[in-house]
Amino acid sequence: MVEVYYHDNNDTPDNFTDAHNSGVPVPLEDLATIGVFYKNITNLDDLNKLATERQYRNRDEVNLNLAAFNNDLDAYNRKMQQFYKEHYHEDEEIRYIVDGEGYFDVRDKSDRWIRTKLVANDLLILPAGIYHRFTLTNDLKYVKAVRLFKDEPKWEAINRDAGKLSEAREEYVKSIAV
Ligand code: KMT
Ligand code: NI
Repeated sequence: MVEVYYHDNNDTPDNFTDAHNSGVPVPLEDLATIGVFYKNITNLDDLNKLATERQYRNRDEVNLNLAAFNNDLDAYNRKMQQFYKEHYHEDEEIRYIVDGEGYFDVRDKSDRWIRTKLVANDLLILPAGIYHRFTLTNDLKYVKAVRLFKDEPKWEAINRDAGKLSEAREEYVKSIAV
């Protein structure tokens, strides 16, 4: 079952897969106010139903651990750095954890990091335009996830430090304004 809390912001390039739990929990209702939705889905039928309801027509599976890079530590580390770099996508994205575990960090309205720890059967819907990042847990360093797309997989990650805004980002900012 998912765990959600404020990140302690004490991460460095060497320890970002640690839990970084500040001790301050975040209720799922707070996630909903920034357009992030959590569901526990225990079987493929329910996943398929959700995909149909929300008109997701495509999916793929991602296996992430050192073995997936043929034990090439440099290649693995490059991918880990890439996923941990703050970015957004121009489409809503669903992540469903099949096995292993991982952290999705999302920005709250005050730009603070909220960390979600997802394990098997956890599903997270991230709206288009939300700044986020991903990493594996130190304990397992492994995740197997299904990624769901509305149409063609649209994978461009728009990094925050690139400073590129877009309609998706602007719409998102409007959607969470109070
Ligand atoms: C993302 O959007 O950053 C990702 O999809 C990370 C990998 S999914 C387990
Ligand atoms: Ni992403």
